[in-house]
Formats: sequence, structure tokens, C-alpha cells
Amino acid sequence: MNKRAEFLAGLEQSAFWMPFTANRQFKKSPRLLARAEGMFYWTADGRQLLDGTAGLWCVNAGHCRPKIVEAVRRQVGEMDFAPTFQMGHPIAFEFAARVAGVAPPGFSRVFFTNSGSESVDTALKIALAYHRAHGEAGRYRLIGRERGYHGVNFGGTAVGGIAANKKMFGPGVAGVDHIRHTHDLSRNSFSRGQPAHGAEFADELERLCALHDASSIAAVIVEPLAGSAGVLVPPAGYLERLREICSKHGILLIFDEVITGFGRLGKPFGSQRFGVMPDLFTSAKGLTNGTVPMGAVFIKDSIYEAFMQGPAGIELFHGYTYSGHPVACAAGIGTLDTYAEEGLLTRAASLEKHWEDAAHALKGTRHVIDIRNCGLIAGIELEPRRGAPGARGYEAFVKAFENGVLIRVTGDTIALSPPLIIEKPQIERIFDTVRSVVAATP
Ligand code: PXG
Repeated sequence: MNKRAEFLAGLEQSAFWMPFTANRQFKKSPRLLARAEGMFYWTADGRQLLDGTAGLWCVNAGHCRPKIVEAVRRQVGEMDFAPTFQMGHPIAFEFAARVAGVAPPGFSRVFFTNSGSESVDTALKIALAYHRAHGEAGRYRLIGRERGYHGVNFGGTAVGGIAANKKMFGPGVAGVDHIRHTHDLSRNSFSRGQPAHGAEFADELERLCALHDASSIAAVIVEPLAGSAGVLVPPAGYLERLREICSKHGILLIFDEVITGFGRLGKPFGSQRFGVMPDLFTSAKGLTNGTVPMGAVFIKDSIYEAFMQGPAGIELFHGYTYSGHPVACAAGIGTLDTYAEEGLLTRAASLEKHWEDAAHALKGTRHVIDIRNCGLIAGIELEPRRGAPGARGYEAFVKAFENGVLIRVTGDTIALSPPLIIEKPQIERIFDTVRSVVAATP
């Protein structure tokens, strides 16, 4: 047996417990990626795949970009690791300054983590600690939203609103509640960009303020545009209303920008796209173009300052061994250089109309019950097959993979989010493939 055949034969017994994967099914008929460049992956058996998902919403500049690869190579040979607890290294300070430089004004402080999940838990902890630091220790409740995805750590699982991600893991974090999601097919199906109806869903927050007493609520966390649970674009006026209610009651508003950050919506961050500013926001993924794991929480200056007024000593008892990891910082600097040189943090804006038209041209395709889009994101919702929800979506994914296009499905919704370097003919190819595989699905 050659090496590859041996590997495939051993796969069913593999030690790798794969995340969010049907392990037994996958290991029987694996899909293996071996190489990547620009807009493409190549499978282990040598087939080219057009990447319609930027890996997992992270490779915004495309794969294996030279500046990033070179920066990582250089750094890993110069200093592989150095601690950031009561010590530091220049590249962490340099990257913090660089990345704060692309954030909206007023967010000049950055806390580094290693993932989106860690960014979420960090942001929630900073929100709780902030209220204590400025004399409102009674604010301990955290409010999330149905169908929200905030990673898989305990905090993010608790404020998240996806039942399957919660049900196996016990009671979770105390003092958590949720507002309803914004999905409303009956009024908003086939909306282009922000749907017209649903700003009033934000009023649910007023209901929770009345129920729990607003002075017990520390923070509300939402994705400006919900990605994982099926591309839910915020209704016009909805985020504005949430902001207004939070400000009125002294509640911090956290935007989870793990997906919407770094150019996905045509502006550097979703807050800028929608014109609504949070108090803290999370990021990961596009921060390093997915090259080295890293996340970051961006903190409004006044929140940081509140901590710096406290007693001398450690201001926040929180951090990770790898917060500000030198190799991740190098990847981040290479990423920001690439984004800047190629105008990628705003490129989605110039492609959005074309993308939107290509997506909505699928209206009328068999099984398609909704199409949603914003920036370089599209969600195509399929009618679930009777008695087998998710089956149609999964089959479309497998067929697209066989036809040379990588798409992502969540339930029966196809979520598309290509690298921001995509060219128009590649947009055509993605939607043509989606149309044919969906129409051919029983
Ligand atoms: N917040 C948001 C909004 C996310 O989308 C996380 C937090 C967690 O990030 P980490 O780095 O801990 O995974 C995410 C992650 C999908 C998909 O298919 C989305 C994510 C991860 C995996 C799959 O939509 N988002």
C-alpha cells in the first residue's frame, strides 16, 4: 500500500476527534484538503476547489499570501514564543497599535486572545469587571439572542442561542437571558441587503429590562449580522434601537465581529457598515487571515480608563499564555499590510451589487425559499426535506464539493463568504454551481 492508501485505510480508526463533524460518516468517505493558494484549495487527490467560504469565514485576503507567509517565517525563526505576563515583546505592541488603527475611532485598546470563543468570553468578563470597577457591581446579567453564535466556551455557549450547542452541557452560566432572533420569512423573504421589517424585535430588550430590572444587566451581545445560524441580516433600524435601549439603561453593547470584522461587509467592521457603535467588540478569523490562531477584543477608551483608575497592581485578572503571541502578531501585521496594499477592507463594497444580483438570480430555483445578502455574504435558504431537516443542505454541500466549489451549509441554509479578492467570473461560478446542485437535489 502506498502512503496515501495507508492513510485512508487507517482513517476510520483515526485519533483525531474532529470538531463539529459527523466523525463516523466523514471517516468513511473523507473530504481532504491538501494545499491552498489565492482563491483555491486543492484536494488530497489533486482536484482544484474554488473557495466560496474563505476557509471558515477567515481567509479574507485569500490563501497563502506571500507577505503573511514571509512574516510568519521570519518571526518563528527569530523568536518563537515570549510571555506577555509582566513582560512584553515589541511586536505585540506594534500589532496592537496597527490593528487599533483600523478600528473605529475611540477603540484604541486591544486585548489579545487566540480565537473567537476566547474573544467572546474575554469581552463578557471585561464587561462584568468594568461595572464592578466603576461601582455598579450589581450588574451581572448577560443578554444574548436566539440563533446567536458566540463560540463554544462556557460564556459564549451560554449567551449563544443555538439549542444544539447548549443542550448537552448542563445549566451553563447563571444570569443569562436572550432576546428573540430577527428571522422573519413571512415579511422579509428575498430582501436585498437589510430587510425592511423587524426593528421592533429590539424592543424585546425593554421587556427583559422590565423583567429583570435594567440595573442588574451588564451587557448585551449580538453579532451585527448573524453568520453561523444562517446569515441573518439585521433589519433596518434594529441595531440603532438596541443601541438606544442599552445607552438608556447603562448596559454595555458588545458586537461579536468575529465574522463581520476585517472587510467582510465592505467596511473594516460591521459597526461602520451599519453606523452603530458598540462599547466593546470581538474579532478573530480575518485578524490574521486565519494563518495563525488569534483573536482580539477592542475596547472603548472610557472602559479601559475606568480600569486604569483602580488600585495599583494588575488591573484585570485575565489573559492567556498566548495573548499577543509573537508569531500570531507577525501574521497579523502581514495581514494588515496585505489588506492595505490591496484595499481589501473596503473591496467588498465595490463588488456588493454584482454579488447581490448573482445571488438573487437564484430566485425561482427549485427548493430556494429565501435569499439574503450583505457585503460579500449570502445566505440561500432551502426548504427542508420533509422529515429530514438539514439533509438537502448537506447533499448540496457534498455535490458542490464534487463539482469543484467549496460552500458551507448550516442546516438547510447555504452560507457563502468568499475571500475578498474574488473576481466577478468566480462569483458567477459559485452561484452557477449552487444553482445546479440545489436544483438537482431531490
Ligand atoms: N463568534 C462568532 C460570531 C463566530 O462566528 C466564534 C465567535 C467563535 O470563534 P472560534 O475561533 O472560537 O471558532 C465564531 C466562529 C460556520 C462557522 O460554519 C462559524 C464559526 C466557526 C465555525 C463554523 O458558520 N464562527
